[in-house]
Amino acid sequence: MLKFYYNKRSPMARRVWRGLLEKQIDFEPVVMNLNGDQMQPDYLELNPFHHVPVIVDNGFRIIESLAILDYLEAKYPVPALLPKEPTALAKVKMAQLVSSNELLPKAISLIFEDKDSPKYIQAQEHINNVFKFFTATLGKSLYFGGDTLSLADIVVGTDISLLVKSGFNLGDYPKLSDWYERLMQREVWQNTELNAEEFEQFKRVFTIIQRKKIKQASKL
Ligand SMILES: N[C@@H](CCC(=O)N[C@@H](CS)C(=O)NCC(=O)O)C(=O)O
Repeated sequence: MLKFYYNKRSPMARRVWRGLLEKQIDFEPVVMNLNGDQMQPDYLELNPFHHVPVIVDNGFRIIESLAILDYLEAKYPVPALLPKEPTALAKVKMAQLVSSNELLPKAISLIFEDKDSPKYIQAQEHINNVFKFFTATLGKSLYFGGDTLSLADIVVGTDISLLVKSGFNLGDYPKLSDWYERLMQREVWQNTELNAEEFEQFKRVFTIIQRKKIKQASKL
């Protein structure tokens, strides 16, 4: 059976977890505590960058959440989470990549930086641009790829939920706000969303891992 190495608090792992559940794929969960277990030699063989998520399917190991989602789509095509029509597919891929490359790094600044700091203010401006882009990409559709759920909704929804949990109000973006509510009504999302305490744990663990990375980099 497919093995899924994850931690519920990790947004990258939650992307894949939601993909597995939405596609109703059977899997064996392997919970990583990220308290050093990700640095053990056995795990480093699976992922030399000591990250979750990882999946191992019939002995084939895959890292990187977006690559895993694409693999799951190709291997388990029903229900389809990628549209075939070229413009719809392009919208899905753009939204996934904008979320990963433009939204997520700035979301981290918004969650962790002081509200008056230049980094926070710059992040807020950038995120407003991202939200305008998402609104335009959604257009009149219910989801990013059309009227059914896609991989973009899984990725963007999981990333945006970090901001919503930390108090960001989507009220200035009504289409995005309606889309987010639609997602959060799904059973899979209700079963996988972090509660307030788990979100605080995520912030604590994230801070510890970042400090370790800075310490290691300063030794180089
Ligand atoms: N680009 C990777 C990033 C994965 C990642 O950053 N995972 C974090 C949790 S969200 C992690 O495992 N951190 C543990 C560590 O760095 O030691 C992906 O999309 O899968």
